[in-house]
Amino acid sequence: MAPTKTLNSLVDEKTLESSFVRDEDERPKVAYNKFSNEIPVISLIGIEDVNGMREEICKKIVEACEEWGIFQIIDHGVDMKLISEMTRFAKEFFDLPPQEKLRFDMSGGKKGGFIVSSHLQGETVKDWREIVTYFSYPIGKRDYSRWPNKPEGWIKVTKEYSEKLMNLACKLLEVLSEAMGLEKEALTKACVDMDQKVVVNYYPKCPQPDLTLGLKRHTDPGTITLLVQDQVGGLQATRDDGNTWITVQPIQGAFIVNLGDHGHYLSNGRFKNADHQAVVNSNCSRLSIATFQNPAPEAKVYPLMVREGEKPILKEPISFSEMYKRKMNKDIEISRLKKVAKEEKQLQNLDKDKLETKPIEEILA
Ligand SMILES: O=C(O)CCC(=O)C(=O)O
Ligand SMILES: [Fe+2]
Repeated sequence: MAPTKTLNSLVDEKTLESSFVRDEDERPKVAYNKFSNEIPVISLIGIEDVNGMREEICKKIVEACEEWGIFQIIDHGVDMKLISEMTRFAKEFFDLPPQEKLRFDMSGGKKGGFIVSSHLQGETVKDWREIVTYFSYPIGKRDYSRWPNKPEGWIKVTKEYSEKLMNLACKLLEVLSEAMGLEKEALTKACVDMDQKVVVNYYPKCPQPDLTLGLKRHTDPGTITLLVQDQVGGLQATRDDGNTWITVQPIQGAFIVNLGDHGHYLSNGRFKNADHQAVVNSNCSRLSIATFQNPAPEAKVYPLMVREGEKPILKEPISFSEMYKRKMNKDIEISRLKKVAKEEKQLQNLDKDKLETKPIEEILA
């Protein structure tokens, strides 16, 4: 599929360009602003207080991971000013004219920058979003030439943001390690040298939001994701395989924490990998910033703790890069099979139409 350069010119169309139109079974089922309070909201005040609040807070986090694989945290210690600066710069970037954004075009496999929909190959329908991706950890591998230098000051703020979020993520991984009965550092150690990728998602207002998604249904591949969103709404989660969906209530300054596939495997399936998607709307644009904490590509993926009565959910240890490759191949295969089934159905309908328009004598002749 040819890359769509930017969404700027498509926003004011009356109808949605066909490359964004999803099959009916993938379209949104619940409104972007019909908020639910089912996802737990947890305050981290007192989390360092080993003889006080820590136990209670950890219990809530663990329960949320077991039930949903997704929860919101408030009082997390990351400066609100830093979050709002990061958000403001991001909005200003996406408001720039196409040629400015395309200076950082990451199509063709470049490590970071701007792109429409996603940089992944094999997608059959596009997501209604523009993104900027920063490969932010390991620090030694950063390529600042792929970090947008407009608006001025954004690079400095992103550096600080990525550092603060790395610390917060490690703190949460300590809680999960302890909950598994392991030493505090067990999960970060299992990541070897932790990778971090910051993805800024911009979802412009959409001419026909009911036909498309901002980001299709998925689980995050890594260990844990910290997501900040504006007040518009659009993040949805399901815990019954897509039958029912809830829209996560936006909370100013909160982080939404998602457990990813790596976290799921390491806990031997005890912690859920959150199944989620983003929907769009025709009233206004939306912004979210996802910070993915991933293991190093060579890190081994295998349960760190198999509890009594359980069997390991993986046959053998594999590397994270192999795990990721298998996930992508599976996604591509599912899309391909879906496409083939759709084409076959269209052909059958075509044959049926032909028969129906023929006079009966011709059909029987
Ligand atoms: O925009 C959102 O709310 C979801 C983003 C997300 O799931 C992702 O970037 O992986
Ligand atoms: Fe995600």
